[in-house]
Amino acid sequence: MSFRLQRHPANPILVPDPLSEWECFNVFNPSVIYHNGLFHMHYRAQGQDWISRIGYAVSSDGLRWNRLRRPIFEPQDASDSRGVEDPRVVEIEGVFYMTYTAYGREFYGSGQPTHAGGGILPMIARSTNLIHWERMVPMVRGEDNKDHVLFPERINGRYAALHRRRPFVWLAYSDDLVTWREEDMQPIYGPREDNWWDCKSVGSNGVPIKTEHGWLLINHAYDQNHVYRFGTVLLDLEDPGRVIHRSREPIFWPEELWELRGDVPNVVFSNANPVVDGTVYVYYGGADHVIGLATCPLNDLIDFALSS
Ligand code: BMA
Repeated sequence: MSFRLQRHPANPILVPDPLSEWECFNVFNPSVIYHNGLFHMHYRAQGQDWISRIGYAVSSDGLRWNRLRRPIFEPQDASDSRGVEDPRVVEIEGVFYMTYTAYGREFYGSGQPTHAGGGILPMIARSTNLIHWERMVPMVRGEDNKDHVLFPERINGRYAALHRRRPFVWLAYSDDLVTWREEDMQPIYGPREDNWWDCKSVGSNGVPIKTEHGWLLINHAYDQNHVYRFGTVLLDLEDPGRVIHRSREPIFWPEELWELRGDVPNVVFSNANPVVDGTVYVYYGGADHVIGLATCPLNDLIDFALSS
């Protein structure tokens, strides 16, 4: 069975603002949460100093956005001085949490720095109004770990998250979102064999979607040519460490000029798949430069995820 997400004709739906110092070069990899009848976007932006900051925009239709003129979340110290990246926002029990990658000039670990003399941390922040964010803690330190996303509710009484510890996507549990113990983490799936579209690297996209058939994930992967694509993974509702089904075919890949060419070529990268009135809204960065939207009916995506 083959299946595609449908690009919205209004794409790209958000582009850099040439008049703004902090978002004049790239806006990409947004989170979008639907709350109180509005779409709230938190997006990664880069401007003249090339440091990633998080901008905020709001919309009533998910297409036309009103953006705040200043970033709502910025680097604070050596742990994130090179940027705050790739937000994923979820509401759990009335509090908003943002998982994001902190990229700093310092490396907090015992081995070698992971990124150009510095390192990254899979961070969590919290907010009660989606605008003011308070940093919490990283899930782990001292390793190349990102693409972390929280499940929207506790599972068997505990908070749960997915994270990417190469080469696998891992599941992790925590009682309080602060303490993440090694013994509460397990790998769940990794890249497939050579020549598959997901043979080199895999990671999670937006917040897992709860369905009667399991936790529905849209995931991303790249191959030997570094082309990013999306697929689906279905995890057991009670035990999300158990993969029920994984799509053989991808559902989305770069085709438009602004996905094939930009700051980084051949990239579609999504941190958001909110479901509104039975439609899945997949927001994504195109070539690390602009923001696009692709949609599909939730029921069709479930059928595909169960059978492909
Ligand atoms: C990943 C992340 C994303 C980015 C992608 C493609 O590792 O850093 O932010 O979109 O690479 O460049």
